[in-house]
Amino acid sequence: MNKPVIGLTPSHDLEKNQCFLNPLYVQALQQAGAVCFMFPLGIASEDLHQLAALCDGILFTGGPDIHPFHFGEETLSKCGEVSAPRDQLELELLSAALSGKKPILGICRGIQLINIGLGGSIYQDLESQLSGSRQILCHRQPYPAAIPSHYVTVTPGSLLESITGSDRLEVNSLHHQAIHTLAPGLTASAYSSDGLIEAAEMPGYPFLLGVQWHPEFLFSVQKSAEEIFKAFVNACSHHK
Ligand SMILES: [Mn+2]
Repeated sequence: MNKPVIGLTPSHDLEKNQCFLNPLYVQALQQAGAVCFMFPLGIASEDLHQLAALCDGILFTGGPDIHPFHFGEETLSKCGEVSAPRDQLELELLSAALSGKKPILGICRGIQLINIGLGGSIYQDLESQLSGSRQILCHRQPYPAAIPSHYVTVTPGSLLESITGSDRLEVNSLHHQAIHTLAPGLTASAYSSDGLIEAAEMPGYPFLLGVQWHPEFLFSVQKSAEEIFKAFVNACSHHK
């Protein structure tokens, strides 16, 4: 039996101008029963749509910052590195995936990309934009990604709750940006104790989940991380 095919978005090494992908994504999807490939950066728009049509689901991977113009802002002093070609590829791929009603999973940058593509905004830098007004958690944990660093409270009745069966999850945290205004059509699936949206979903859509943490570093040791990949791949096999 053919496995569901999942397309992953590429990381971009700006210095060498090369694409790369953390193999942990591949292993996590493989263990959940899918086969996957990485979209090539620089691909023509028409070809991107052809490849997207071959996919049963799309995974928007982690990565650097998204250019603030995409959410109607100018660059603040603590905004980080951006990749214009990656922004462009992912925003176009998101539209294609949504119009094909394909299952979508967003991880870290991925949840931010989805939110921006749908008309929401993000904090360009949590520390400088929020720490004056309230105490915030350390969202760039000072130890390896395979160790969770904070909790998230899962929204009752959410897709994330149905996937994990939990009202609280332990998550890792490797971000300095996060959702600011949630896009129309999305709802928050989980919050951190400092009030940030750490997961989002789209009610009524076949399967769309974004998480601000990195389950690919946890799937081999944590049930909830494994369940997220399983639920996504399961939705992709039904889409076939
Ligand atoms: Mn976090």
